[in-house]
Amino acid sequence: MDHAADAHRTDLMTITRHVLNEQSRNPESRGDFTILLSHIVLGCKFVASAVNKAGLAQLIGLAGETNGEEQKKLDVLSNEVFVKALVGSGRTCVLVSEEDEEATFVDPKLRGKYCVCFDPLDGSSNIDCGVSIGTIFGIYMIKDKDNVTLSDVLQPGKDMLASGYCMYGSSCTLVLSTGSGVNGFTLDPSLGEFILTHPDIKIPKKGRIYSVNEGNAKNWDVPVAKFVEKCKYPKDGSPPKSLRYIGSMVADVHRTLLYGGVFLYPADQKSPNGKLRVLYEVFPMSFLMEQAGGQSFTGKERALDLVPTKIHERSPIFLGSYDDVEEIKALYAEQAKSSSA
Ligand code: FDP
Repeated sequence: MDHAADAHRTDLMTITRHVLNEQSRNPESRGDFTILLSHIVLGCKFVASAVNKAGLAQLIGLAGETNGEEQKKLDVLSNEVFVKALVGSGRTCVLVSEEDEEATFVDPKLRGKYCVCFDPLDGSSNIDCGVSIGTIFGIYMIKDKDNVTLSDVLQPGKDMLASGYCMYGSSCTLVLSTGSGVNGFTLDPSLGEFILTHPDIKIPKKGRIYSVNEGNAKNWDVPVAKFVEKCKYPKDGSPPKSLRYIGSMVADVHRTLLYGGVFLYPADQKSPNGKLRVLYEVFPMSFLMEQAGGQSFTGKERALDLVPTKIHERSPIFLGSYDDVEEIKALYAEQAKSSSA
């Protein structure tokens, strides 16, 4: 038996312990956020386990009949898991899920002070081929518990208290920011706990990767086309950037956060607002990027300054290393100048 390794394992920083430490710095903290987060973590563990079994389920018919019972699709199942966990936490008030057309207003008897916007299983078109997928979430505080309206979730991203994602990949990784940096935790299946494995993540100031669906290039606007051209044929003597695109936002953003570079899902002639959703894709990922020292831009403004008017609103997004996003901002500024001249 390796006693040295065992001794090492007695001082693990679990996600709950980490959040408790962070919250204890706030004298007004009553533990509500920690309870909310532990329910999100529970949802992630449940989905991680369901995703692991998905390949096998596929062999016996994913949405078909098994043992006389209808087997639920993973995204539907994940949504149910998160809605139940969040309502059951007793700490939420309004929920917005990618899977539900309307927002869920929690029964007044079970209400708490937090709003959670989430995509229970993002990148779901990748499930059947085993590519990494994930859950994304953003957390707000409500203004008045007795008078909760949709406006409590239609807040600018900069008012978010916390955001994160959980990636179901070769390992299960939960990346979280509560507004003081970004930390990554990996699920240790033998303990059933998320352990701090990536403390204080900082995105490189400039990266060597760009990530975009180039199949949409014919519909791009001039700044996006120019930026991608610069990535391939840099004129300043720097090496060309590599293209990496998984087509699963959590996986593409995770790589961007760790290796640097830029992830873009721009507007184009066919989709003037891009594809990605403000409340549960653009905002949470932008919050993490800024907390890691990067930037996030919509083509017009800082992404976190956007004020959504609808819960499923979309926005173009450019996020990643500070200097790379700065280049995109300069190209949009140049275009604005030339069209106003
Ligand atoms: P998916 O359609 O598989 O659910 O918004 C969802 C999303 O995946 C993101 O995870 C991903 O970044 C993007 O769409 C991929 O879109 P394209 O297939 O248009 O590139």
